[in-house]
Amino acid sequence: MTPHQLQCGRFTLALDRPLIMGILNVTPDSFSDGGRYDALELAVAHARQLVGEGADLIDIGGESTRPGAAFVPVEEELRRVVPVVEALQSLGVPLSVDTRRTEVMRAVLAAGADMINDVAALEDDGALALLATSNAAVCLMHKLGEPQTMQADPVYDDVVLDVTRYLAERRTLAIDAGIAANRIVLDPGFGFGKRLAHNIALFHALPAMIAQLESAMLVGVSRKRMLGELTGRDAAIDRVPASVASAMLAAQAGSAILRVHDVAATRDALVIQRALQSPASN
Ligand code: HH2
Repeated sequence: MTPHQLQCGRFTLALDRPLIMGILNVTPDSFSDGGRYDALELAVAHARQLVGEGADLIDIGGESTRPGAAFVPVEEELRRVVPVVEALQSLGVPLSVDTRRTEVMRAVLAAGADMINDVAALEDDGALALLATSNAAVCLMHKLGEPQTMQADPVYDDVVLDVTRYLAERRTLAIDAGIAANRIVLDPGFGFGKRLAHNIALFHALPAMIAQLESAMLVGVSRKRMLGELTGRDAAIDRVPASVASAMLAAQAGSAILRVHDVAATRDALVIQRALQSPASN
């Protein structure tokens, strides 16, 4: 059975409705809003705005992992994210940090982060052991390859089986390391070494994966290329309606957390879904 609550650092989050994770990029090169929030003041203002719009958590990222993204030295990632975590301590919602590096995890946990969102599923040396000593939530995501090259030629035997098996293995390793099941969130990693057909197969499989993996599932499709491929919209900013539609479908499929750029629009869609969806269709 999937957990009813998520232990998330200072917070215990009820999972009785899909939660909205608002994306706060503090990178100069993130694909959709890169460069706009790199100054601390702007980051704080944007985080407040996201919470005002209905964000249940904030995900702070200092390293873009978009296909082809440039390498960021660890000192630079620390310089970008640690001051933001410190400055947002009184925001009132959990602060997640999107990082793959144990060194960054250690620093942001010390600075008060409530969750580590890792696109490398705590594969960096020492990451599992570090998280075991904390009370933070973790998001373990699947990716195939490295962001620089992952879209070159992703190949799977069976994408749903491969991703499900990987997430189950990482979850077991995390639990064995001492991270309680009610702190673990899993994520199929849409767009991370996946062609459109892979992404679609994984999206279709969400209810089955959630049932099988017995963990809260996070879905991040906001403004992604797969939506551009389906709609013909090249610019990320033109993919907002497609993002909202897919967030609603992810919610309907049983996802616990929706990682989105467009918090207000997503929130409204979820409110309408909850109010107007016939109970018979659930
Ligand atoms: N996608 C991105 C980054 N982090 N984390 C999780 N758990 N799931 C995702 O799907 C996911 C993620 C996308 O990469 P980035 O280039 O950083 O873009 P943005 O943060 O604007 O979405």
